[in-house]
Amino acid sequence: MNSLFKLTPEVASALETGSPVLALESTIISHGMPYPQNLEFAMRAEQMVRDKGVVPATIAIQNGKACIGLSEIELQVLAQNDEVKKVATRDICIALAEKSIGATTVSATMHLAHQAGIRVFATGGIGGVHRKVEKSFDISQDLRELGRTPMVVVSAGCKAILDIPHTIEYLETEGVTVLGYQTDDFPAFYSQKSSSPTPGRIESCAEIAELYRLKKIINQPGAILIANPVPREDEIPKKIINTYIKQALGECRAKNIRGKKVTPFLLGQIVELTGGKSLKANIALAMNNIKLGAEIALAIHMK
Ligand code: PSU
Ligand code: MN
Repeated sequence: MNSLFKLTPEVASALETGSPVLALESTIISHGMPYPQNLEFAMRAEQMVRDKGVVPATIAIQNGKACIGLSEIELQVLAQNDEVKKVATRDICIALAEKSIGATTVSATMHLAHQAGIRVFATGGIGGVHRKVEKSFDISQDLRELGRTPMVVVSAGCKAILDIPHTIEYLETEGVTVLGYQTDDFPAFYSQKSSSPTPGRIESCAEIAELYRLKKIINQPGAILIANPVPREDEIPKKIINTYIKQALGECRAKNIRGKKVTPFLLGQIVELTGGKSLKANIALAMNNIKLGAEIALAIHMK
């Protein structure tokens, strides 16, 4: 590994011995959730992964290094410091050069995790095609990274604040292998169903591990995206969340918020409008994805 990477001893030894490792992103901590719930979530997520016998590698940028695995103090900084930058793939080199503290999005986390030799990554929801794309042309880099980086990525579909049918179409254009986990309906982040069908469906971690093995042998680029619905007891019904989403989108337009600020703004507004209910759902679905991610990492390890 080149000197721009800094691995924790736990991650370094797991990668050396070929033990299962699960990558986790840090933008969800710094820009996706408020403090202190974000820190509690990050610590609880790492612990759950360890309890399953998998090494967690939360990824971020600090002091000119791509950090693969973070200490508790580093997690605290990401959770509390307002100066933390949101770093997508195109911003990685800038954050390294500036030696700024950068929280990695899905795209940047995938890029760095793959470079480090990690095969599985779990997050809350991927970025995608924004609503009213014909006006904004706002399409997340996450979709392009998913199209070129061969990892297994677990997410609860894509955020309901996005245009889900267009996001599914764009995933096809990028050649991403998209599979609903035990569902035919593409999940809508806060709710189990979006009413858009998933391009494919899969039932077990063993089958995911087999697909990953085959994809690797034929050297097919791009990710296997596992769309894992939020647990039923934690979901917010589509009708209810949609009214809040519309309100948040209206506010976003009125304030003329654009670019990389859009997603964090909308998530924050929805937390406020739902009186914290969306945060609870967000944490539950992310934990559920991380659990599945750890199980997939173990299944790939068994192959
Ligand atoms: N999912 C969440 N919270 C988040 C994000 C996803 O529950 O904060 C972040 C991810 O890091 C994702 C990013 O990669 O939002 C997408 O941002 P954009 O739409 O600017 O590409
Ligand atoms: Mn964008």
